Amino acid sequence: APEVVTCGEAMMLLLAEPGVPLARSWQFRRSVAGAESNVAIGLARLGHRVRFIGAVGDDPAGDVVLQVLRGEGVDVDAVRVDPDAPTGLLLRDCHAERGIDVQYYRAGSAASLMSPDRVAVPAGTRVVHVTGITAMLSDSAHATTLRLIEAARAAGTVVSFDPNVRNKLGDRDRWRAVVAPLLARADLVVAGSEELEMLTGEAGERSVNRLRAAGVKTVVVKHPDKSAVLTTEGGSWTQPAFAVRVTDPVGAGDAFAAGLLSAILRGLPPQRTLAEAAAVAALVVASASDIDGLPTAAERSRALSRFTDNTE
Ligand code: KDG
Repeated sequence: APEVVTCGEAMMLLLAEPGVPLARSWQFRRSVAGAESNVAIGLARLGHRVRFIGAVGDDPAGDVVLQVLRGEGVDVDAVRVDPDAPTGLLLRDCHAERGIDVQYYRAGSAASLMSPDRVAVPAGTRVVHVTGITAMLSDSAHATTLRLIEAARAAGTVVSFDPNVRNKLGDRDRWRAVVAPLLARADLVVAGSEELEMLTGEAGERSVNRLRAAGVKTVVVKHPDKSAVLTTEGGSWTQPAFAVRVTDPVGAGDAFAAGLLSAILRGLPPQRTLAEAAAVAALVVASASDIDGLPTAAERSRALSRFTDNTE
């Protein structure tokens, strides 16, 4: 059985040359993007057994997605190949300093048409990780996310949730209507402080207290200064970000989630859990694509000792 099941839209990513705006880039690097598949790849690289649920079209972009996921050792048996809809595509540029231009070509994609009927949580699965992105893609993708959460809860599997607010996928009211109710269905929420404020209507510690009162056992908040705070029954722990040169911040949140879940699966204490999450995130922002910088377990250990030596 997998240790972790994730579900979402994995897309082919075409990434412009570093520093060059989309309309002026001649060359595009091909990769794979999608918040949940990024987490799946991150966990697989760290040595965990992961299943990814989703859908791609019967087209070259779908082949790319499947090849990359398979190559990373992610179980794609539950990925549907839809003969009638295309694979989602994402075009973006890469800048360390100014805003990143992200273009989605995913309306009507195979993944947006995913339906709840294939959703299952194999016995023994320890964590189900989902994000708000999938819930925002379409009614059926929302229903799929809900079904997966409910199946996990019924099986006693930990539900991990990252809202992953993307303004291009809907306005504030829609995010609140669709995604806010999902937060309270999770055991673990990992989110940016601004996302939590937008979704709960409460700022700072009050948003955390609100979620904990609703039954979320562990809340991990990522702050604008890149520090993270984990709050759970036993108390609160804080971790500053490790200082690295940022090449491309996209994918940092997914890397953080993968690092966090890996530490939780291994039963590590809260401070070490946060440190591992921060280390995995730091390694990803140093490289351009969402996934190239994701470390193996050995790379994570080396990075952690390097980072902690530097800060002491
Ligand atoms: O977290 C990185 C994602 O934003 C990226 O891979 C694409 O899933 C994606 C999205 O919807 O923005």
